[in-house]
Amino acid sequence: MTQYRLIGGNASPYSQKLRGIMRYRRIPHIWVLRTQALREQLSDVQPMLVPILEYPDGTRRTDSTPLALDLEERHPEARRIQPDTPALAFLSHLIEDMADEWLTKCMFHYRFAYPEGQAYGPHWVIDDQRPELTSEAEFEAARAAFLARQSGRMPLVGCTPENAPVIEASYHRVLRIMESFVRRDGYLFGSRPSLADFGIYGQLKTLATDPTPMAMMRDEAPHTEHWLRRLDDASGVEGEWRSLDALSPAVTELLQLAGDTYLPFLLANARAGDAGEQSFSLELNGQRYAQDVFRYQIKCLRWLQSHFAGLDAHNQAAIRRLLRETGCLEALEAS
Ligand SMILES: N[C@@H](CCC(=O)N[C@@H](CS)C(=O)NCC(=O)O)C(=O)O
Repeated sequence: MTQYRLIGGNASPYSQKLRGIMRYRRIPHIWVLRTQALREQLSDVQPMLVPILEYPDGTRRTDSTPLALDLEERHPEARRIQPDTPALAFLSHLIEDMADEWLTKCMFHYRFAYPEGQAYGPHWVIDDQRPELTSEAEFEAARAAFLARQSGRMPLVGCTPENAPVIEASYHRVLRIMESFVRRDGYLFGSRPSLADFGIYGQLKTLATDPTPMAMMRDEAPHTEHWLRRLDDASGVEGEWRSLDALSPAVTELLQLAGDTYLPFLLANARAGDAGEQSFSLELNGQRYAQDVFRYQIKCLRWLQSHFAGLDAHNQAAIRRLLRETGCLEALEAS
């Protein structure tokens, strides 16, 4: 039988996210580690990111969020990860987007800013990507080259020493929020995992392995580490969605993070991009944050805005107050 092939990396949060989704959804697939050689063979798939999903008909696509949503359409029968209530599906998308675009700064920061991370992360990546390197000297040269390439990208994604306090504060805050609900079969929108859970899972799974954030997680949020291990293969989980009037406090707290940090960042990025500026800076919870405009994240904001605007009046009304009180509404309705 022809089936999906998921081509990705063990150190890549988005690969882990999509694999977690496919396992939970019981969508048969083959997992393939992307090597350097495979990267060259697959260079027609643009942008050259992982994961790549190869469909049973041979089509190949990247970008984990549209891929996860496409799998919802193609396999609508059961075990969907978007809650049935459209208002909840929107909140799940918003939290997932924050995990993908903001929490990933924590992954990048801890992996490439700390000496232990610089030693560990690139070693992990090269071990997986370069099976042909058998001599230690070649391996070390490849590791150093990868570290240099990724370190050079740090300012592009806002992982600078000046932004470190904002980024680290977000990591500790997410750990605190997660630790409040992640007991057996506890997920953000019920006793079954949502797109939001998988977005957070992908980022935290790699943070649970890189040395500095791993030690922090074990110290501050030990239940969360075990939750991540369970979500790695949740094919046996059978659960229910909560209703909108029984929303978990953790959802509200994550929306507060979106409202005071992630959405103001997205909006400042989009406004600077629209004005033709190169970079932007803003104050987040009393701390300065500065970065170059990131084009993809302008699309993320527009996408969230059109998802919210596309909700029917009943669903919009059901979460409008929550979005206002958590500080999310302004950016969602901004032009
Ligand atoms: N928005 C994309 C982002 C994917 C992404 O940034 N992947 C990173 C690794 S986590 C990547 O492929 N970097 C370049 C490389 O590894 O060659 C998604 O959701 O899949």
